[in-house]
Amino acid sequence: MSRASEFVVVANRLPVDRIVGEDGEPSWRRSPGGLVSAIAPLMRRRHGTWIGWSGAPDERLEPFREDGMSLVPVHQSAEEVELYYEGFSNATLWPLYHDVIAPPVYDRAMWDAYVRVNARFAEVAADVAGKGAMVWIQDYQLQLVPAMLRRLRPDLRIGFFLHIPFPPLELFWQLPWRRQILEGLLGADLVGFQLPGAAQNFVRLCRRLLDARTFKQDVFWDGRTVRARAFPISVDAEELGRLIAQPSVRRRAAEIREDVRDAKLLLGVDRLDYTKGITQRLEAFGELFRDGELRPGEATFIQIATPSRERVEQYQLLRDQIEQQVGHINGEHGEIGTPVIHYLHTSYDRPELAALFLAADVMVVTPLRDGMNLVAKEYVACREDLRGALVLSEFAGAAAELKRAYQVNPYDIDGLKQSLLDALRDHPAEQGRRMRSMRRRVLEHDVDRWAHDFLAALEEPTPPTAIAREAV
Ligand code: GDG
Repeated sequence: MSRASEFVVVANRLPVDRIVGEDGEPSWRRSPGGLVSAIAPLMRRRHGTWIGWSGAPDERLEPFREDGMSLVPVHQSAEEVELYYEGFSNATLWPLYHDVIAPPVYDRAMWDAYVRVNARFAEVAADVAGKGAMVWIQDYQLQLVPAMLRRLRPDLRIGFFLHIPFPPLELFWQLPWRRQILEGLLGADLVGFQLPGAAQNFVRLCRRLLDARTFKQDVFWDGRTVRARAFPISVDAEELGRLIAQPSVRRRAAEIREDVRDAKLLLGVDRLDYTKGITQRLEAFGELFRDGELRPGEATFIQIATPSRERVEQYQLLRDQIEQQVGHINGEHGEIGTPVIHYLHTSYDRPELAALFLAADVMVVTPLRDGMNLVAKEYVACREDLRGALVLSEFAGAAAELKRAYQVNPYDIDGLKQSLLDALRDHPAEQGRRMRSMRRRVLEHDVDRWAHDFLAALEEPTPPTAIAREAV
């Protein structure tokens, strides 16, 4: 591989999924998911290289081009997928960083695989990046890569962005490999988080755990200044604007409304994940029928739960739990031809999602903890008509920006019920005012601005004043 790329993105997954067409021919299609929606447009514009795993264990692929991007696959064995990806990433780090909603697994074989796979990503990045190139490493699966890559290529400008929350000291302290993770991140020049609070957690941990000197949000480490900053991610508002302008999408939205026979439509769109608060929102909705606040046919809930991490035990348990809950609520409150909840365990294309956003009277986003939550912002970006209402958890990163949403504590079922009713019943003029204010924020702070802000900060030379303070 030649050292040619001036801009390199390193992420666990490549931004494409393999699909098999009707003719039986395999091809690639852009993947769904927060990270890809965010970075794909930028990659095409900067002619960058994306390093990541293809999604198939034990597969060795040559670099290829797709969707306007150069893609460099990194191999993972079936055992590594189990230990590094399903294991350390999704059974250890994911629950630990999301407030230990599920108990994290601490397993030494998983950790060893995490180190091994991170080292492989670092080696490929070191091979691909041109001299002095910018390398942008993504997310919790690759927290050791910044330091590993710096050892191999001290000439690079290295940025890291964490898409999920960064926990407070009291939780992070549990991690048997806490020191290694912090040192791994400190290999970057710039460590980006969704919220300022996460950056503060990180800096505080560096001080307490590593005895590093810090000043505001800078950490002085190994003779360098590492900056920790917040860059709240956002959505591709332009792409969504184009989608909702398509007549086919509008027709589909009208069809969905007809299908629910003009009942008020509440919508949830999430990966099937225990952080998303799906059971809490369904419980609240079901109780509104029990209490007589809603009648079947008056309101209906469409819950799309995109399959996710299906081999991790907690996810299998959650799926069973939700299916049982939906069955119970429909059994108690539904009528023939009028279920109160439509539960769809599948994935849809973007036009279908846009049509659902257009059709929904109330978008219900109630994570127990979420780095940002792009679905909330996508809904707002689609509601050019200033109709519709957003019920949003206080524990989603997006709550810091979408202040005019109907904000809720998802653990408070009574509060959640009241917010659903308020969102359903408020005067359209009030809903319009709220939506206008939220749209201003999302349209001005879209994904281009997020990426631009991060990369501009990464390009900035480390301020000499910060280095001077090191001597203080
Ligand atoms: C992580 C953080 C952070 C969902 N179902 C389908 C589909 N989606 C798309 C949504 C949205 C994305 O996937 C999900 O993004 P979220 O932000 O809601 O959640 P995570 O996947 O947990 O993402 C999160 C994000 O990274 C970015 O930094 O905001 O906090 O947890 O874009 O629309 N897309 C398609 N079909 C589906 O069925 N095409």
